[in-house]
Amino acid sequence: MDAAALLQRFLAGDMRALARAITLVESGYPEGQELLKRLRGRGNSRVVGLTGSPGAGKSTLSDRLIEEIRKRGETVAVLAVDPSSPFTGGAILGDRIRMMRHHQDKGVYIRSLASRGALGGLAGATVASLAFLEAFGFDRILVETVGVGQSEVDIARVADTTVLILTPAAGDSVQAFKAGVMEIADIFVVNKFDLPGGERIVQEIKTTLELAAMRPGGWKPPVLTAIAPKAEGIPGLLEALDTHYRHLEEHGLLEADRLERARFEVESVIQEWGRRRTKEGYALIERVSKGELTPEEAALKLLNQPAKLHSC
Ligand SMILES: Nc1nc2c(ncn2[C@@H]2O[C@H](COP(=O)(O)OP(=O)(O)O)[C@@H](O)[C@H]2O)c(=O)[nH]1
Ligand SMILES: [Mg+2]
Repeated sequence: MDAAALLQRFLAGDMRALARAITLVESGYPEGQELLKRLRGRGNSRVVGLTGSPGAGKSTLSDRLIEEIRKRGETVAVLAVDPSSPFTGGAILGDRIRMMRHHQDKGVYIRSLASRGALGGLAGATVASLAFLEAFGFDRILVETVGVGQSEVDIARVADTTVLILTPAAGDSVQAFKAGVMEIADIFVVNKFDLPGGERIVQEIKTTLELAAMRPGGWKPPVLTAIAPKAEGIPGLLEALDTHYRHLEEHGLLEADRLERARFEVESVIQEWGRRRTKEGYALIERVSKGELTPEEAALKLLNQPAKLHSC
């Protein structure tokens, strides 16, 4: 399919054109970036990041959220980003089942991203895919990522609302507090509330939040509970998402979100570019190790070489 045809079909609402567009940016083809340029700025999706340790229940929660969102007649896309396990394990199997469940529904699109081939790495591919989903016109986009903070895909920087999912599992709370995610999550969900220890972790989060710095516009993150497979806590979560979105609107914070997303995209490209250049520049690196060049001199030399953005 040539670029003009792809654009036309995308604009006509063809889901296969959407899938193709995402594959282009995922694989790092320049055509993907070109298409992105033509489509950017269209659409107005609410972007929600769902993050938490593997097995916390992100996929189960998002599956139930899809149902709840569809009940309202809104459309929704889910982007599942997993840098750790490309195509192995139960995670992807679970995602497959979820995709099949909603397969017939034209108001739902589910996509996994795992490739590192894209320019800007996985983070870059994620944000580009997000832009495509938005341009396609989904009312809501859910982005699932593993971990927070140190993660390759720093979801808080691209989502309007970030939801951190914790469980009563041992070590989960400790880890969350360590990674500094208390500051970035807008909504907390203690999932697996059917397991023992749920109330204790709710209290732990609330105590920590009392000591945390003021959020933009004075937002106070709610601490919700859920039992995802039974859809318990899902309507409350959707309500909390809407309350937070209204908060962003009322305090003029959405525009800052969009700028931050663009900044994150550019940064991702620079980082990935730097990584690739450094791999290619063995001779220069060797001279740094011998003390013939400073790291800064070598970096400038690498960056000044003609651009080969998409070749690796
Ligand atoms: N007991 C219990 N199990 C849950 C709950 N939510 C999810 N699970 C299970 O936990 C496992 C991991 O869930 P999944 O949604 O794949 O987690 P993800 O890795 O964060 O996407 C699955 O076997 C789910 O059925 C819950 O609220 N209670
Ligand atoms: Mg999952």
